[in-house]
Amino acid sequence: MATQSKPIDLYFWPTPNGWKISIYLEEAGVPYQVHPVNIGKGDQFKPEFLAISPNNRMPAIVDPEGPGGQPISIFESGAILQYLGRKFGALYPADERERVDVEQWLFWQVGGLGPMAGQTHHFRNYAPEKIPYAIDRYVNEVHRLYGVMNKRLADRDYLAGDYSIADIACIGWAKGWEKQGQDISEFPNLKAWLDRMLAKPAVQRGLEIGADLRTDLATDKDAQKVLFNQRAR
Ligand SMILES: N[C@@H](CCC(=O)N[C@@H](CS)C(=O)NCC(=O)O)C(=O)O
Repeated sequence: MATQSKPIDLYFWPTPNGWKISIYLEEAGVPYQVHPVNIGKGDQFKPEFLAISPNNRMPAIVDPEGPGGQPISIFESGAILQYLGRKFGALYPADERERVDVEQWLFWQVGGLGPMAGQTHHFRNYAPEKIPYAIDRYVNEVHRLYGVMNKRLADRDYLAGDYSIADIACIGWAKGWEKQGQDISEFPNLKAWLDRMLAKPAVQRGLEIGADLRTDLATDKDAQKVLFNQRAR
């Protein structure tokens, strides 16, 4: 298990993707410094941030004590979780079979639950016109994904072996089930997992980071202009 003398720089805004990293760092007890990236005001397009995260999305980190003792910057929440998990040996098993199990569910979140829940939020809560086809498409897909999670959790407490980065990746999205038009009582195993996750002090601390910065995107027209309908620059 690596030790960290200089804090990890966390480029962050309090959203489900940002929380993945604040929760992990809280769980692993790693020192870190939060650098708010106000995505509603366009901080993600600043050249200094794009140098770290060329996709103009947070989270991103800079580890001043990266491989070979040299700094390393990383974007994409899944890649960050894997890096931190390898470095600190917490919540990411070293055994290959166990690790692959975690990775399946990590990528299931990054490629499935996150984007689909994100589109659901968009079309249900933010889109200027309510398009029933789009709303139904994404609400149904999230419903399907929650069903997959619910079945997976029927005979286990966590998605892949012990509590892992796969669970951390999912919590910020799954706790927003109401905004995704879902009824959690249809998914009792998922509900039990949610309660288990939300009872963890480090999860609670991670979710509290930057809580005072959060605004309501549904009413923040300026932020909507920055965030919606981006094209190549
Ligand atoms: N695949 C990325 C997604 C990150 C992402 O979508 N971040 C959003 C906030 S949740 C963001 O930074 N948005 C800024 C923008 O849309 O310009 C990851 O997992 O890190």
